[in-house]
Amino acid sequence: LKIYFLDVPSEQFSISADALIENGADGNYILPTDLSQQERKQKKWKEFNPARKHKDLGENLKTANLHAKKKFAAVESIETDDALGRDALLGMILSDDDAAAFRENEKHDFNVFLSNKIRLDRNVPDVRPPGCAEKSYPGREEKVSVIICFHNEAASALLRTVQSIVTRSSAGLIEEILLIDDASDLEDLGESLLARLRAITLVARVVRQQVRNGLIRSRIRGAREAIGAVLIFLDSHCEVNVGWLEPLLFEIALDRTAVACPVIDLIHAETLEYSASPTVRGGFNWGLHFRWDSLPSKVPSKTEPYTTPAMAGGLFAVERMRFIEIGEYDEAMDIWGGENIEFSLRVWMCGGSIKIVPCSRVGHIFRSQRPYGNDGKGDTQLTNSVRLAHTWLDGGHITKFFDARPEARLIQPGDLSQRLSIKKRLGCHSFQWYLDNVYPEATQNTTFSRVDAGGASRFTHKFKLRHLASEMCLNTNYQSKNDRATVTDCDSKGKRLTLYEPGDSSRAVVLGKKLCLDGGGECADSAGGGSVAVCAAKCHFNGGSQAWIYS
Ligand code: LR7
Ligand code: MN
Repeated sequence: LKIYFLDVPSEQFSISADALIENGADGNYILPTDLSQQERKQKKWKEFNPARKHKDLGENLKTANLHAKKKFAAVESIETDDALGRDALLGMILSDDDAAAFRENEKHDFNVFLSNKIRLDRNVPDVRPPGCAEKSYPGREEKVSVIICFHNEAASALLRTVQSIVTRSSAGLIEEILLIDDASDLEDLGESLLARLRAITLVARVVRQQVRNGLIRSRIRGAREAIGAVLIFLDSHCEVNVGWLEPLLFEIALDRTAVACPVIDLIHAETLEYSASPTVRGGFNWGLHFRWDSLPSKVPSKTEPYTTPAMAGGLFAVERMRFIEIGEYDEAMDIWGGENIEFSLRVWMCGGSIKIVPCSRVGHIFRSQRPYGNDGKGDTQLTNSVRLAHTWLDGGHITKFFDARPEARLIQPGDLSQRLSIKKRLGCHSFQWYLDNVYPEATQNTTFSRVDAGGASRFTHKFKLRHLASEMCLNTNYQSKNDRATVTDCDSKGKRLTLYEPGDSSRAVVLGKKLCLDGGGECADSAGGGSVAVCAAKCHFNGGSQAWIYS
């Protein structure tokens, strides 16, 4: 038996798609466009860009909203408890049938079952630090194109992303919301998606790509379709928070070369709870995997933007012309991975900056793994990283990458001439300059490094722990509690570890079979000689002897 507490669940979309089209907005506003390169060259953007044609509709975000709201008010929500009121919390019990549906979640690696039950326009806690609400952000009149690329995303998560933008963006700031479909084949994302979108807002548009382009080329496509002065990229499973937009736009208005990132809050993959992220900076290890670093010193103000050596990749604002000027993305990068580090280095080395804006918050569903395949393209994070390393890790620093990932030496980067010419045209700084001025912490050693964690998050990701001195990994094949922790060959088929975060920055390390890494009790004492043995023990998730700090 599982009981979840939700923000009023309702089957908002028990209205048929047809009914929505009938009563919905006029015109083919949301167009599935898919133009070939050839067609693209022949046409001028403005001619076929429906957002431009219907500019007046674009202005009318608010009315569109009301329209959608009225419609849903007529739909009876399930199990509404009058005593609690419409916006109150409501308990829901999962039956056996529900449990079967629950297993569907494996397809998406997060709780879609729950996502489908939660209102699209649920409230999220305003987790901005005190002082943000009082700040004013004058002089930001530029309009935004929000670009969301998706491949087989759960429809409810995608729609909730859009709904949150509509609900929590000041009217008049959003030019358009571009959904770039990266060759999805789920039925929910087909025709019916258009009707459901139209019920939320008229400024959303879906661009269909029949061929899988990967998220990097899909973003380039989105940027080229966009007409807003500022681009904001989001993953397809986000919820923007109160007042998210102005602080981002303000940073860009101050300095057009700045790239502004919101704080990426956590939406729990299983409970879909929204909670605040700690204040951290982005960086990477020599394997060129993104990582979170702690801030080197106390930040002077909790509300002021601060610089970050790298960004996670998915959520950021950039002036559209600036994005083009500095070379969009590397079109030869496939599917997933590496583009975030490439972009971060390029922005910094070529005269710009990256900032994290604490007053701007956007939640993201952190999954333990990616649910989709990569069309047999292998480890694209690795092949993409090879391209970026050959382009940006100049001055001999590429050997650090090769040392961390020896297999990378064997991979040919392919034609880099275009990327290198961008570097030359912009007169970019060297990588040594970047290390000296932006990321001196990059060269610091840590006792344990994360191996092969891919793009997973620091909260629920599966990973291996590698011991630097022995170059072996923490053994995860524990049979029973009190088994002593040992290190073993990193290639062995052992399970990945999971981090579970009970609070603050301490986490439990889950070994599988409900066993956690424990440094207390009888077993701990068994080491003798004043040192502590680390053993497997039944997980209690209460910190204490099972709390670990990831550094
Ligand atoms: O082939 C694909 N085509 C797509 O359109 C594969 C993916 N996608 C879409 C997908 O539907 C999603 O909207 O691309 C987006 C990112 O993919 P995710 O959500 O599966 O990956 P992620 O959240 O682990 O990805 C992080 O790293 C990526 C590296 O390429 C991108 O930069 C993502 O945008 C980035 N996400 C974030 O920064 C959110 C915070 C995560 C952290 C840390
Ligand atoms: Mn994501």
